[in-house]
Amino acid sequence: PAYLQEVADAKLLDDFLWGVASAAFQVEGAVDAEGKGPSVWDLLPHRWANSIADNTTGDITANNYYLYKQDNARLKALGIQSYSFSIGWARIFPFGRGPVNAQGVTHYDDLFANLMDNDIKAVVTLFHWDTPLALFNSYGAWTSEDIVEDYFNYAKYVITRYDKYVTAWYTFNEPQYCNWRFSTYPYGTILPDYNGIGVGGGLRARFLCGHYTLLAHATVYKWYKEVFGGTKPMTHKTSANYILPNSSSAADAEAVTRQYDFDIGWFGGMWTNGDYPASLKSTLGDLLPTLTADQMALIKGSGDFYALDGYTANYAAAPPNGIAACAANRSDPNFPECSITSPLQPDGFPEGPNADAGASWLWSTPQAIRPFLSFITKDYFPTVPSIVVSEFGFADPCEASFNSPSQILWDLRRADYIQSYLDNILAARVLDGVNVTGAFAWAIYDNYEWNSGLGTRFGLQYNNMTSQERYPKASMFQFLNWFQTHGTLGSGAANITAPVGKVK
Ligand code: GBH
Repeated sequence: PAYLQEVADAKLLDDFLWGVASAAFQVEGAVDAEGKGPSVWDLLPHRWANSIADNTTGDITANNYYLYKQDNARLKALGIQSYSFSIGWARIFPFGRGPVNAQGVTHYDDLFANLMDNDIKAVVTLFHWDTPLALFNSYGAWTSEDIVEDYFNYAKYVITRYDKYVTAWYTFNEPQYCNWRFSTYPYGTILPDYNGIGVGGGLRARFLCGHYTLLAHATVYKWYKEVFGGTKPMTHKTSANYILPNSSSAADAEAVTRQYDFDIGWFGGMWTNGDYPASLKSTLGDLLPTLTADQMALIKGSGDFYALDGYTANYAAAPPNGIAACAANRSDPNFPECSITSPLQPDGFPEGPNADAGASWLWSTPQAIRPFLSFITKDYFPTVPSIVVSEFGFADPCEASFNSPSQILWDLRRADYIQSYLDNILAARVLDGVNVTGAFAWAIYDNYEWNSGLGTRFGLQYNNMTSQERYPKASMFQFLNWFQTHGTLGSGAANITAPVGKVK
């Protein structure tokens, strides 16, 4: 059809920001090197039996702390324009606060300088889940308001030192997972009951840590713009997926709306009056901390663009006992969302029999990003000026059982996902008028996939975790080919076939 031809012929904006992404804990390794303090994620695989699917640790993972120069050389040679990565808080402040670790700072000095030497833009996340362990022992980390000031001090240090190298800042990765990815939940059974919220913390911990995370974000944003005088765009990254109602019933439509309020609305006060969504307030009651007028004013406007980590799509259904009954009962299994989500498989998409073997939450539904970009920027938050897909990616089910490059490099499902996803981003811009200004594929290469360990691979490059050799997969070439067609490759693209195995 003509509209497909229109997309096929279209170009991205000249300044479209694109590249590959990682996070400190998932790629750096060097877990206790050069003065780094422990983080919650260093501890977890060692101290909580069976918390990691394959019982691996992140102690070494892709060893990027030592191999960053060859990794950057490889990015340049592939023609990748930008690299989105995070800074390890406990490398800079080993105790989360207090003395600065000079060796950790030197490492990031060198990393930034090397990225600039390679003409790769740095897109930086200040915090991607690796909370300094000392902040638990001090005050229970994210369930205490003390974390706001410590995060602020850390952020000020990093921003002051590195702002000149950075193209865009993210304060937080996916704040809605604060209670189990960066706070009390994983430690419920092995760390004490901090702040009287009960072991593991439950819902109280979830909305307390969300509260302090949101305030920490807004505090840094305000300082960056008004005191530091920062000019780079700053926001936080939101994890959310497109949702369709499970049926045409009014109840399922309401389940969709409620799910969006929790996924998008909870941390979206920067696009509204700063407050939490009404559905959260009425459902959660005193489980949700109250925002004061001053805090709402701080949160309102605390973002320059919307950053979406959007991987897949879901259906939502109302619970069997109805939304009202669920919302009125804190022990209901579906409380507080009172929406039951399940993965969406679009009709006719060549996904095969079922969901991805390595990540049960993730189905290949790249078509969903097109309506989702419109939904967020036109329907849910009409005040959003522009949107970047800060992460998208796919764990190819075939890869879990392979461990040789000759098999694993043919990641055709991921390649198909990447191509279709990018086509749909472009369609959102060209056909729907969405101001989508960037896209980052997760991940730079295979790495430590949190509770799934080293066995679940999201990389556009294969990484052999023993030899630490990297190889671009078919999906990487698909990704680069797409940008060659619709955008501009980075300056080093001439050597596109060179970076196989070890780059000296
Ligand atoms: C991203 O989150 C993360 O930012 C990144 O670090 C990660 O490597 C990447 O996804 C790939 O997973 O365990 O079944 O209960 C995406 C949002 C939120 C998706 C947590 C998986 C866990 C589902 N993620 N969710 S499950």
